[in-house]
Amino acid sequence: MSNKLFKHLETNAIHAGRVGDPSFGSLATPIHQTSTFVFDNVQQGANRFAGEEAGFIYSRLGNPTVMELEQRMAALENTEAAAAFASGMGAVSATLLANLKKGDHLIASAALYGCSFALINHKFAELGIEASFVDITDATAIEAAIKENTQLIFFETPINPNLVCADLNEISRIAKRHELLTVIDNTFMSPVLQQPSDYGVDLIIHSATKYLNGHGDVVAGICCGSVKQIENIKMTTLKDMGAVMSPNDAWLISRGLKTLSVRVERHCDNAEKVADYLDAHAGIKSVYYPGLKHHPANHLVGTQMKRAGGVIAFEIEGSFDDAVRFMNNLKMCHIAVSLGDAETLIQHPASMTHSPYTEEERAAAGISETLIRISVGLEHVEDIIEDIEQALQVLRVKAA
Ligand code: LCS
Repeated sequence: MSNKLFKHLETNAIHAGRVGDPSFGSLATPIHQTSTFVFDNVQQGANRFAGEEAGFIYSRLGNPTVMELEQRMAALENTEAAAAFASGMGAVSATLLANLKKGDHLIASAALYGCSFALINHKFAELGIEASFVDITDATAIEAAIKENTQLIFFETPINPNLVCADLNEISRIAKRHELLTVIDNTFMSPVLQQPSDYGVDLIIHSATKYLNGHGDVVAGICCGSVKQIENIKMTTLKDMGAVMSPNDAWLISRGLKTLSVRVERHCDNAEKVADYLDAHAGIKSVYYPGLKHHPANHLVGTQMKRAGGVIAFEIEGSFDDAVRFMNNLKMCHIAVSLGDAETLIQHPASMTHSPYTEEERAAAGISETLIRISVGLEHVEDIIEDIEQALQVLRVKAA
């Protein structure tokens, strides 16, 4: 059962799962900045530990401010429950490890956020958890990778950093046929643009650091799914490995969610214009943005994904040094990793977010060495384009 309260996501992003303030009636839910909760007596403490009485015990096991965010996110992703984590990687590692053990096999997209790839390719291998990395757009390759001990499929769409998109219908169909769990990282879309539960995806992860919070001042993660799945994660990898979200961070993210839909729509408006500008520019070699007609997943925009999101990848004409010079020439756009913030952020995946890959692994994953990734912010789009234009102009002046 979903805890969704209203028909529209915009309303749920503001009201769903509200804990509120029964003591004083404040509009904003208080930050329950406490490590522990006082029991009336020993029996009450014992009953809570035994699960015989509802109530909070200790903030690693649950906290009202964190619970509000979990309930709200479950409503937005149309799932029964959610678990909040100290980071997106906390969510990825805990969700995968709660569902995998030594001797198991998983199928993962070859292209993933760099640390998710490192976790699976390096740490899981050491733990005896085997992985096959596949082109997640290739149904035949996914089917061919399935083995007797395969437990789950883990992927992103659009993929960080190259904006390749997977077909959720297709992946879900394969997973259901082979009774595999599906785990998606929905960070690039946010629930405003893509709700994977509509396609039967089991577990939906976000780096809440990005669009959900939206203001570049928190590192956090979340996983949404069924009560059974979320309880399993909470009672194993969350409780015992302990990457829990702080009440203060949960409060900031719940505040961020209130403006999520308006922010995401503006990110899309701006990104569409920046993508068109880059696509038409003689100094730009290629642009990867699902909203462009020539993108292979353009047909998924308007169906699986409401709009194409705020992140664009591109390559400029010229050498790698030219690409570096272009980025160093920017005056307003910041050179920084992360995405989904009010500020436009630009970075070079091969040397930054995707440096955990070797050069060969990046080539196999379709992540080019000259790719530049831009997270289009909420500034006026003309100022963003003007900054890019002047940085490209400097290159041209130097070349002349
Ligand atoms: N999943 C995706 C798709 C991400 O982009 C990131 C971080 C994570 C998970 C991990 O989340 P975190 O632990 O950082 O909250 N992506 C970053 C990026 O592209 N630039 O800097 C971090």
